[in-house]
Amino acid sequence: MMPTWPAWPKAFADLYRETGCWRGETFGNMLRERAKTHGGSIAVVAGETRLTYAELDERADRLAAGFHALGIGPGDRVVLQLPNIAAFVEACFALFRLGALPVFALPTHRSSEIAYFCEFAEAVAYLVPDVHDGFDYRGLARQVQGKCPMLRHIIVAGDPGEFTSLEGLYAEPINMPGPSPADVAFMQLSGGSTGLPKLIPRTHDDYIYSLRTSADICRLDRSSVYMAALPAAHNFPLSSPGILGTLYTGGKIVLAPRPSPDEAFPLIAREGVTITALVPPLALIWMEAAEARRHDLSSLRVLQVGGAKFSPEAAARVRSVLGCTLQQVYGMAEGLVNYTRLDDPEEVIIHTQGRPMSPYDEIRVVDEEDREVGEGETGHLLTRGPYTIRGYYNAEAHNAKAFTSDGFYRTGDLVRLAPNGCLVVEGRAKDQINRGGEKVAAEEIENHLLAHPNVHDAAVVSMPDEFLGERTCAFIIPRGRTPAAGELRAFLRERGLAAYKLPDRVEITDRFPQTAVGKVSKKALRETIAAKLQPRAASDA
Ligand code: AMP
Ligand code: DBH
Repeated sequence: MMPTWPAWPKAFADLYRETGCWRGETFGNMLRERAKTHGGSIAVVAGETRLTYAELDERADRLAAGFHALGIGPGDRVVLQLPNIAAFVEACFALFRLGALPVFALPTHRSSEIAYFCEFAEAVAYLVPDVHDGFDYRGLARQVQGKCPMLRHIIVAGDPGEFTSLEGLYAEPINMPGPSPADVAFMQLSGGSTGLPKLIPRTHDDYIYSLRTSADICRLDRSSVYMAALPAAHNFPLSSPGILGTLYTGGKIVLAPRPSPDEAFPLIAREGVTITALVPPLALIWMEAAEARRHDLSSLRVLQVGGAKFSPEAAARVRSVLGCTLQQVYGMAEGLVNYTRLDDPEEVIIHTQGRPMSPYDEIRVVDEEDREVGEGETGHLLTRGPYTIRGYYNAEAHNAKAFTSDGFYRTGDLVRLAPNGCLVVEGRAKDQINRGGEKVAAEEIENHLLAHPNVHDAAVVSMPDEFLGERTCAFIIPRGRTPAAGELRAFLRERGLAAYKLPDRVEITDRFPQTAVGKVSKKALRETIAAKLQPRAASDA
């Protein structure tokens, strides 16, 4: 079967072109132009590596030639699992120029996730580092190779072992036609709420529009220094305005290997970082570290926080503790991104998750029957616009549920529209746990738990957590012997699941509460575990 990615209907595509949202740019040409106008400026700093725009441009060309020599061509999918190293940026632009599509995996993904991405996307290649954070990705690649015989190439940045060396691929640049602006440039991962993650196809046109607009809102220019502290492949540090938005404006990107203050603070001081992005738990850690120690963070003008709800109490402390403006960012890899504006009143910055970045973003807040709720009431957020997808990759049946018949994406978030036009995230309707910005689809974990011989049934829900906002709790009805929590976690790890998806807590029960129609009541389970945690929280205090 031919892969499908629902495009925008012609009338919308025409509108987005006529209004100048989509300007017919591609990533490959964007880098070429920056290299022409300011080739001598530093584009990328990563570890000891410093690349100018001219060098990045040339290395992308040489790597594209190397990929081409391996037989990787337009439309081919390549699962890319690289940490925050220069090779990430080079590989992205090399693939963009070829018209091959990176599928952005996260460094924490393991064989279960990676094998699924490779198979589902019918990837021809898988790109990994040798060792990162003490983990040997070549071992993971061996497991993936065993599960995915169609994978033609495993390419390693660093010591390749028995695989193909990324460094060895750089070759004499060749002429290639390159993709069209309306083509899909890459695939992002959805946080997911169903059994298996979905792939999000993003085009050059739509993504470049989103990062150009983001860069504008964040007032980026050639003097801006953006630090990627979150994993580069995630949509937030990649595009809001992130790595690509900074390169669009000709600024400098600094890739931090890890987001800890120990590593990030010295980099901020050394490179004069002006803007960076964090998830809420990291923002808390940074504030604590900044209060305790003296690092020169005076270059930092904007701290973006998003991915999960940032508490107003913490938000209120950012300016005094870190000496910069807080920007709340509420976005999704499917498209829509909301920002508080840099000159918004403090009240708005602290208490809202911002407003859509584009005047062409359409927002609806609706009830269970898709009817608009009253002014200021909480409802389901639906959205449509020039950079929000119209459907996931190869997921026709799911798309029929995840999008309305007129093309609005059902975000699964419960929001309220404040009188000033800003959104406040009030909760979530989708069956997902947001573990401090890391999204866990309950059904995916339940399916893995059900494979354990001593699990009769499983229901995974969120439980409140002061630090991460939420953690995961797995309710288990045992079969025969009662499995221990550690045993279940080991079982899931053994099955190749990313560590952030392992249940933080396991509760044994003999039955699940039910809703009126006889479904498992996750609401009741959430209440059960929250009530159980409460006395402990009180005695801890
Ligand atoms: P993903 O599907 O992984 O791209 O994650 C997008 C989801 O993260 C959104 O639909 C929200 O549920 C959540 N999210 C992102 N940013 C925020 C934020 N600032 N506040 C609350 N939730 C957020
Ligand atoms: O959580 C997200 O996916 C997210 C958060 C902030 C995002 O995709 C984004 C900004 O672009």
